[in-house]
Amino acid sequence: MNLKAIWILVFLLQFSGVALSQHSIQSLSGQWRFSENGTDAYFPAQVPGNIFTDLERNNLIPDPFYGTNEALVKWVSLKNWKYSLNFAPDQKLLTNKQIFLCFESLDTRADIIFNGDCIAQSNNMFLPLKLDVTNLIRKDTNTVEIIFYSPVILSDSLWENYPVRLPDHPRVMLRKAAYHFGWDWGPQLTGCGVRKPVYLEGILTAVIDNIHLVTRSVRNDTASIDCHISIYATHPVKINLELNLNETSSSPVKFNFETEKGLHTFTVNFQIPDAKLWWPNGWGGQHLYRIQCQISDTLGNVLDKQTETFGIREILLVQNSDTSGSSFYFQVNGKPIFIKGANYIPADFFAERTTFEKYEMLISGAAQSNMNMLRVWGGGVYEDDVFYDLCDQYGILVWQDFMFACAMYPFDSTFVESVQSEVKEHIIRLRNHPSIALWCGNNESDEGWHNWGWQKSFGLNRNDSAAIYQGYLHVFDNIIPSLVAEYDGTRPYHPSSPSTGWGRTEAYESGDVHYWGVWWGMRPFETYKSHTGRFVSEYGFQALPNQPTLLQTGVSADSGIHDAVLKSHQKHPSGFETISHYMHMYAHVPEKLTDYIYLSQYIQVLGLTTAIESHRRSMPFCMGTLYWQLNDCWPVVSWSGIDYYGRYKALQFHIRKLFEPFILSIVESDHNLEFWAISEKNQRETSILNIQCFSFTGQQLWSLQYPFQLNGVESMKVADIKTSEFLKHPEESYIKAVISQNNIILTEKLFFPAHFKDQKLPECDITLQCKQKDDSVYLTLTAPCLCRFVELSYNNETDLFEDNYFDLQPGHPKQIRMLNISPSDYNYNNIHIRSLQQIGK
Ligand code: BMA
Repeated sequence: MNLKAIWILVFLLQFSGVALSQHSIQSLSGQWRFSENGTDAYFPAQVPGNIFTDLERNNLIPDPFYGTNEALVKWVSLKNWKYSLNFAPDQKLLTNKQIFLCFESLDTRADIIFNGDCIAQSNNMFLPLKLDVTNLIRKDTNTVEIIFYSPVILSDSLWENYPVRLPDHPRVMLRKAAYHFGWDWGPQLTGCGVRKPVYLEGILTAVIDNIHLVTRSVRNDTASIDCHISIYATHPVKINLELNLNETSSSPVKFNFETEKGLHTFTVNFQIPDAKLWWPNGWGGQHLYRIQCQISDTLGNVLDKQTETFGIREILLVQNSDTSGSSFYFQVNGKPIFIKGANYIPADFFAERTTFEKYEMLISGAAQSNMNMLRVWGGGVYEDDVFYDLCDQYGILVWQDFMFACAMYPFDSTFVESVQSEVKEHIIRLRNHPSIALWCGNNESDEGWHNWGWQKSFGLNRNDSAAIYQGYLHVFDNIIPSLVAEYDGTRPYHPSSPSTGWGRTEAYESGDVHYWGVWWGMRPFETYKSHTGRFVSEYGFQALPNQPTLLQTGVSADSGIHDAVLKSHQKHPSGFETISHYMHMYAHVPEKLTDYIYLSQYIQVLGLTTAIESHRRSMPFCMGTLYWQLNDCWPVVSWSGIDYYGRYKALQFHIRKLFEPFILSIVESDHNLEFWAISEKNQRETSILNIQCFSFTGQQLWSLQYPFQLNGVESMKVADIKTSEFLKHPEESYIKAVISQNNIILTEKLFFPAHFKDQKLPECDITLQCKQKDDSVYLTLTAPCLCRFVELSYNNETDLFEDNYFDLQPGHPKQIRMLNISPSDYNYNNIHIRSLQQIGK
């Protein structure tokens, strides 16, 4: 061999080593151009993004969230828009055997034109597209153009022309997020766009397509795990595979095999001794394992490398018949878990611009509020990976709806095939997350079909009705559960939430229920007590967001609720009317906007306290409570506890206390006052319940003591007293109950036998003292009489305190630490305090 030949060989080996290491990805996200299709005016576009944010960035429309701008930008939905990009491929990428153009999400109906030819159509924003462009890609400049069709015009015409009229809206015709067409907490900004990353993927020999980890069993602390690895090869090839598990002393698993062209799955079983389990928040740690998989060719060139995270836990949804109907509870690692949480909607109307910080604020906030589950609601989007990563990390179980809500969907084969691909895609994407607890077919489609009078309002005859419902059953009772079984097989499937509509008695005997008798049904909060159900997956009450959020949105400071901007940010058909109706019932309806904000938040807390305590008292009959809704997608009056800008309403401060593992609940029932201890901990010691009654000026009227023994995880009525005997002046007194063990207070609770409306609360000034300790400001509040629902604000912000919206008892100073304000920045004059009795009637 001469010298030259050796050099070439070395070069080839080196070259192939470089080209073969990993499979190549070239990002095509970033700056694109857009235009109204058919015009020549091009503007810079941001990918990922959408048409509204691109138009706004170019000053072609105002901020759609501000003022009444939403109405001004409606025209955007009626146009077709073109997005385009010229790019030169990386030369390294061109050396691959196969090259794909990949779109993670195109929203929605679009033609994809590559170098002048239409190569595909997109029709499902939930389904990534992977287009083989190996023979189309040019060495120098390439052009991608995407023409998006108006979702409004298109869905209208598809709906009109469908053989049957599908309830309840043309939006069902497109696989596009339902809330994009407007919702009772969201704007109607029905846009389009390249919502997620775009890239080129080059494959030379073989890549790891997927890693799926399944816990087979955990016996004597040893977990047996099946690792299914799918490899995609461009041609038959011999492969060395290496698997490495973090933090165990075990050496890597290695083996060789030969794969055919195409996609093939191999299974490796391994054992993890001393396995650490993953638990929901409040029940144990959230241990996560990482496994690294690497494939190389026989020369040792690394072809691809991937890391997957997984947790070891078993989850069951137990639905056993009992004397009342049937149970509906989650059992994790053998323990029945009472579920405490909320429903989650996209954290931004333009979901793709949700930042990591916002996800983390919401999910860590849920964990700090003692939640253990969020429900990803079916009218939104399948969330980004980071959402589920954070849920894994914080111990938040995820009730995952598939993206169908409040409607009946097309059932022709093209539509159903698209649904099938979408469902498969997201099961595969999410199945390694220990947080995923349940796959749920849809939100309220079954309830709507049976209870909302669609057959009549949409004029459906018997044949059409039968066809629509058959189509529904085919997808939700047949296709989706089969996909869940095939591609996951470790989690339960629930066809529709709720199981039964809240107007039927079965709703309170079996399955899950959305209890909307309060709010939609205008029934008093007291009805929560008799309508608990087995698992309450929705219920809620609206409150206005705090003033800074409204001012940021263009609502004028001195307006009332009739302000035009405020009205355009209230989407529920009877929103303010309903809030005022309940204010009337329990308080009064104030004139000034700041008072209305504050009282609406008081009423929201009152309602949800009644609901949550009822659900928790009913344990184990009821085993879950998910209120509607955790968060907002724009600044709006809604059922949320956290607003669009992340500001907490009073509710969110109360949720943390209502969801504590051990609480006291006091309730009036049949002329008795009942005292309940509700424990999620295995407490078995003797405890003391101490009950005291006070006048509003702090004079003790009577006291009672009850020793009792908790028997573990349970809800237990510890005492009841006759109201006629003990509550002689309900409008002038309050009750304080405390549970302690060996003189250590475990939990305490104040109870007001009369509603605020009837209470004779004295006028009362709160004294404020502040002191500096370490790097924090501490406030001490003192009052000579009872002050209810005390709100602290600093420069109008109410989130800067470790507690807020609390009751201040006479003669019981309360110390509060301020958050995010250093002693050097603190100014006494910026603090403002108010309590219920100051709100003008
Ligand atoms: C529930 C949800 C949403 C709605 C909410 C409040 O039923 O499923 O459809 O936003 O009610 O009305």
